[in-house]
Amino acid sequence: MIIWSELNSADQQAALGRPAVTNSATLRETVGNIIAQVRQQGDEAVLSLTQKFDCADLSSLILDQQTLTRLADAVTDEVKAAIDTAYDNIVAFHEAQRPDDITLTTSPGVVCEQRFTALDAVGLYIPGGSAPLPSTALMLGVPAKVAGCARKVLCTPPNAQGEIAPEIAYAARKSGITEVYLCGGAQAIAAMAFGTESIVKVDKIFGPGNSFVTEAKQQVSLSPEGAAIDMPAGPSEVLVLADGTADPAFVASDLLSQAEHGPDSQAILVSPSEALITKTKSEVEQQLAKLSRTAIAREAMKNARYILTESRQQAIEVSNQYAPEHLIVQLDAPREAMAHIKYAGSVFLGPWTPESAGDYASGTNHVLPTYGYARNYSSLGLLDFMRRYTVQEVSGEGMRNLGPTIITLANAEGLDAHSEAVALRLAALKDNDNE
Ligand code: HSO
Ligand code: ZN
Repeated sequence: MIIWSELNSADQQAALGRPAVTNSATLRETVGNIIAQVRQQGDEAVLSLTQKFDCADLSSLILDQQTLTRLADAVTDEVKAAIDTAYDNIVAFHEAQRPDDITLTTSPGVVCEQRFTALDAVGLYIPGGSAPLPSTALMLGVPAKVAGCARKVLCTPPNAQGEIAPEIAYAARKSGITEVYLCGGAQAIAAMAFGTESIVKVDKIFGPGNSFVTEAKQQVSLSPEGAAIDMPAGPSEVLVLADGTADPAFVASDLLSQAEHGPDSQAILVSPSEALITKTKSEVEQQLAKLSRTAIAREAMKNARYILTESRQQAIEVSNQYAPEHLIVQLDAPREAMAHIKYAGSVFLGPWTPESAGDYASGTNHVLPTYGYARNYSSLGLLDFMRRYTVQEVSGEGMRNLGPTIITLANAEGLDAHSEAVALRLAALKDNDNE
């Protein structure tokens, strides 16, 4: 247990340190080579890398509609119903995010508009690995559908039989995704960003992934011919703020929900109650033993931190300093605490709101800024699948009014053509008046 007020500020910073993300030169080079290979050889490169990394010997990257339907239909009725419920809530919450266009007359005769439009083609990456996540297919597919993106491309690594998890197929079909490709890793990101014979290039790539995927997303986003990306990513994390009123079993289960994602997951409990910390630790031990992914969760919990603060306010300050991806508030009167919370990707208030609610089914998006990016990045939402642009129209009257201001500013910047563009029009307006 860490006693916060006994640490100096350097030690406090260290106590909230995140594991170094290994953006090593080797990783950069390996990913750079994969991208170059895919750009040069297209499908052939992706197919051979898929054989190498996913052990799937495919003749095509395309998951045909017939197979997609067969896989989706194979999902049990119970799971289908659960996906349907989650889908409805995610649709409702993202539908509610639809922005209104703005039309404003800023000064007489000067009309400015802000409009929103869906991105044309989006690439959705769903990782494979130890636990394929159909929930992530919903979190990316639904806002793309609600936004009205014309092309929704999904890439996910196939199993050795060349197929994908039936639940991902069902979630994809539900979200109106018709293009599913059997590839993963940096090669999938490169294929979506630059295009191959089978995969037509997309405009923006979304979704979580391992260090290769993350590095590939970064690299393709730097290339003018590449694609934009949703947000930078690091290992997933949770910070729980809890006081003596919290149920230690609930707190432990929330820490472990994060821990079971991967050995590099971060779980932090910050509490003004020593008794709560002690009880939570023993709950963690008991619950850990019962998990199917015990080894992964145990590994992650080695890096768990239990921080004792002097007060509830100090606990909130610690959370603000960390800027967690997920913030769970199991404090008495959590809504009051909210007033002091500054940075978090997503906040879960009160004893009945586990992270799992937002991970799966409440309606909020589970793609969130990690690694302290909650300070300056937002949780994924409908707007990320849209583009914002402006329109303006100045009438003769507007030009007469605003023209002199523009000329003065253009002259102040020494940009004569700018000034002339206005002066010519003002002169023409004057001629018109005299006629
Ligand atoms: N907690 C993960 C999302 C997830 N959890 C998917 C379960 N399935 C990252 O926010
Ligand atoms: Zn989760």
